Amino acid sequence: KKYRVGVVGALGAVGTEMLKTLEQRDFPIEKIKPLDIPENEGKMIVFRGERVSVEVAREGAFKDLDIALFSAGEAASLKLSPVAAAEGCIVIDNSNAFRMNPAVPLVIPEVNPEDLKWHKKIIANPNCSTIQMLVALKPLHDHFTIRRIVVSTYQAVSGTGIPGMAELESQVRAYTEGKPLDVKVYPHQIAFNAIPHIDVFMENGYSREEMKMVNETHKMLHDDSIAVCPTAVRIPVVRCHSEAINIETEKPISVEEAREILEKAPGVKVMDDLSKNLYPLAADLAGTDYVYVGRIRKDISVENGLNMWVVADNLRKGAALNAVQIAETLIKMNLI
Ligand code: 11C
Repeated sequence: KKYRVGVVGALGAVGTEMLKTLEQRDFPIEKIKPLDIPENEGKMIVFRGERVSVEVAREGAFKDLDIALFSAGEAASLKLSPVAAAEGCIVIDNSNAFRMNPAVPLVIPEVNPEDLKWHKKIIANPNCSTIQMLVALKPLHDHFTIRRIVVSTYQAVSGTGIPGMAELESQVRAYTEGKPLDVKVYPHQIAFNAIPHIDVFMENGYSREEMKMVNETHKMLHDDSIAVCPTAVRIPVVRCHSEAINIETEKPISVEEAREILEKAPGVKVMDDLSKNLYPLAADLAGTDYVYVGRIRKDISVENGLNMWVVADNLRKGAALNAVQIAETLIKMNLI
């Protein structure tokens, strides 16, 4: 069977990657429909060698679709996802709009595919920093039972879409030319800087990005008692988020066992050889589909603890790829 697939936000950073991912993975497509804001109506994309015209994402646009992948921001999702679902289309939504809605499954196929069984047409795609953390941690959780996670992120500017990438580039150029930097997208200069501020700050002093990592972890691992302590930082990298992750486990955990488990884990590649200075690097991994784990070492400050360095492409596994894998899993599980 082939499916009629829409991509909402088709011209954005994630939307573009969604179209590319559908193409590369040979997703069974009868028809592709790129949707975007009215200003982009009529612009052309190329899909599998054919030019396709962008249409406006609005009521009525979903009637001839089976699946819609949304990545057009929270406001558009809140407005149009229920419309699309009512028009008979399954929505896989990449925004924050429905992630913590108890009636909406939040899914990483390697972590909690069984939650797809109770979908009611809208499925939420998690935040990129949570996705790569849990793909690496779920297999360890299954064996050793994680009690606490302390994580610091080093996040790429493409998390803020095309404007974030453009701002870094323009600031680097201005800096090297000795000109004043234009600061618009982030609260401070991002070139040659590290900003401990992603998304808005909440009342508890954490940023919303940090609280997404706490809340989404609890929802997908079905356990609110796991302690999660995040610090999210934006750094001047274009693509791939990196994370320094520390876990404390209930059962004793060794580096050897953890490495063996991670080497067999779905979606994970271990890249860890200190004799060759080998560990995952954002600069090498743009455009890749795995979650890469390196610097696996014992936490020497507690009894049962482990540290690791985890890198993944935030636009691929952190967004577009995970959304496409949700669609593939729905097909495999006969849920569409
Ligand atoms: C960032 N994680 O890197 C964000 C981007 O909730 O889907 C994705 C925001 C979201 O800035």
